[in-house]
This record gives sequence, C-alpha cells and structure tokens, in this order.
Amino acid sequence: MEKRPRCPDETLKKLPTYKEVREHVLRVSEEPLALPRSVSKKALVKYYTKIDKIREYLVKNVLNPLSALRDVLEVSFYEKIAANTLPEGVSAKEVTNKLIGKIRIINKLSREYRSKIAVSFDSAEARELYREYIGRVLSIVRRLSKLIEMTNNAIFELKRTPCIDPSVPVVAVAGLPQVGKSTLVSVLSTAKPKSSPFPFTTKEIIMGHVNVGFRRLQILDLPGILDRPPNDMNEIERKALIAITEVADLVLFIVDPSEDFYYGLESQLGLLRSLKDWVNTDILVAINKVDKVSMDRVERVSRAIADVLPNTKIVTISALKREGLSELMNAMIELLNKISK
Ligand SMILES: Nc1nc2c(ncn2[C@@H]2O[C@H](COP(=O)(O)OP(=O)(O)O)[C@@H](O)[C@H]2O)c(=O)[nH]1
Ligand SMILES: [Mg+2]
Repeated sequence: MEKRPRCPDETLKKLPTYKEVREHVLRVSEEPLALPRSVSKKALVKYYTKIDKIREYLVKNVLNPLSALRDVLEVSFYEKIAANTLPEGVSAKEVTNKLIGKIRIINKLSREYRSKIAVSFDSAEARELYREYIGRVLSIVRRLSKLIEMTNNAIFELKRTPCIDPSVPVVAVAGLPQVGKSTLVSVLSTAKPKSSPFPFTTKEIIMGHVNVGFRRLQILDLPGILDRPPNDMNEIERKALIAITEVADLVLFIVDPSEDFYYGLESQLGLLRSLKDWVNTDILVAINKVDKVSMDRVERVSRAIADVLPNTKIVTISALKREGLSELMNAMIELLNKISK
C-alpha cells in the first residue's frame, strides 16, 4: 500500500471559540429532549444525555482536530510553519498538548457528573449538578480562549500550506520579489500562481508538479525574500525561508539582471551569499528576463554570481518568452539525480 504523506487535510479544522462553545452548550441545555415513555427517572436521564451531547461535541470539534494537528506537527516543516504564526518562543506542540490535556479533563468531568446525576436524589438535585457541570466546563474553555485563538491562527496557516510528498524531489524557487518566480513556476508546472508587476503578490507557498521523462518533481513557488537577516524578516518572508530550509532538495535561485531592477543586483548577490550558508542543498541559479537585457549585461551578472558561488551552475532564461527552459530542466534533473529520491 502506498503510504500517504502526513499533511494538513480535511481532518484539520478550525477550533470553535469560547463564544461558539458557550452558544452550543446553551442550545443543548435549552433544547427539549423527547425521551421514550418507558424511561423512568426522566429528569435524570435528560441531564446526563445533555452531558453526553456536550462531550461528543467537544470530542468531534475540538479533540479530533487537535489530534490531527498533533499528527501534522510531527513533520518538522509543518511544525515550523505553525510556529511562524505564534508569538516568539511559543511551541505549537506544547500549545496543542496543553489543549488536549484540558479537553481530557472535561471528558473526566463529564463522566463524574454523569455518575453523580445517575444517583441523584431528585430532579432538582440533578439540575443543580448539571448547572455545576456546565459552569465548570465553560470556565475551563474560557480560560483557554487565548490558546484556542493562537491554535486557530496556526491551523489557518497550515491549511493554506500544500501537502508535500516527502518521497518526491522538491525544487524551491527563491529570489527577491519581482524576479519572475511565479511566472516561471506557472510555465513549468501544473500550478498557476499569480504573477504581477507589484512586489509581494505571492504570499503563500504554492506547489506545482512537473513531469520530465519518468521523473516527477514538486516545484514550490515562494514569496520573495529581501536581503536581510531572518530576525528582521516578516512572517511571509520567513515562510519562504522555512520551505527552503525544511523541504527543498534543490534551490532554484532566480536573478533579475535588469539594470533598472528595483532591488538592484547587489541585494540579489547578498541574498545568494546568505542562502549559501542557510541551505545544505545545491543552489542552481537562473538569470531570468534575458529578453530585456544585453548579452553583455548577462555576462557581467553571470560573473558576479560566480564570484559569490564559484562552483554553481548558471543558466539563462526568459520565463516570459519561454526561452532556455529545457536547459534549465536538464540542469535541475542533473542536480536532483545526485539525491536518492
Ligand atoms: N521581460 C520579462 N519580464 C518577466 C519575465 N519573467 C517575469 N517577468 C515579469 O516580471 C514581473 C514579476 O513577475 P512575477 O512572476 O510575479 O515575479 P515574482 O515576484 O518573482 O513571483 C511581472 O510583471 C512579469 O511579467 C521575463 O522572462 N521577461
Ligand atoms: Mg510571485
């Protein structure tokens, strides 16, 4: 049987907020319960049936999604993507485990109150116990509001992150904003990311597939990264960096050689220099947009890149005009053949 990669899928759902839990609990408390005539001690049965409903709701809507989350967080890539949405120093796994622990406490309370109600003296006592139960459950959930909110931010982000198959090679397309990453990914792969003349159009990690001969690749279109230390990067840039360092088997670094390129050549060389230290994979460099610059300029840019990465392979392409793409693919395959996937 083929092993399914561990991914953020439909079992990973947003958790209900305190307000939503409270509304649900109140609805259950108020709704009339039709019990069969044969049931004796109707009032008692009524209250512990309501307890069962509340417990089932919390298992289905809170505990199950949290178990799915805990599973996904076992993959270091997703764990870092989740952590990227959390305040500094907060661990996604710790938050998840804490919430799971609290829901287990509620489950235990549910069992306790169910037994107490089952042996209660009369319906007034049963109602009192039920009220006490509701009060305790809601007070636990209310105190978890902040953690639920943080977890929902992480879940929201994870659900927008593609399912990456660890058995298929991954090429991460990196570079400054506006160099043509999205244009290239859309001409090479099944993914059709938006490209535009405005920086920071790409805010998500987008995955496309490429078939070359018998080879299948996953190619990631990433948000642009500026040439600055990771601590100064914003959440979106850091997301790109996480993909590069956690899942890439090859980094394809795109350079815009244009003289009038907004961020200039120096900052592209600066980022390339940093990437060299941040990644363990090969870096393949593609000088893009050769349709709009002179050969002389391409050669000069090429030499500057070789100064930063002396042994790296450099190809020249135009993503827009679809030039140089087969040379690029060949260079990618050659580098990926070195790894065992
Ligand atoms: N002349 C030219 N323009 C390109 C080429 N590739 C991309 N562009 C343009 O560069 C701009 C930024 O492209 P985009 O793919 O969004 O860049 P990204 O920010 O790196 O994803 C868009 O206006 C593209 O049309 C190319 O090969 N030649
Ligand atoms: Mg883009």
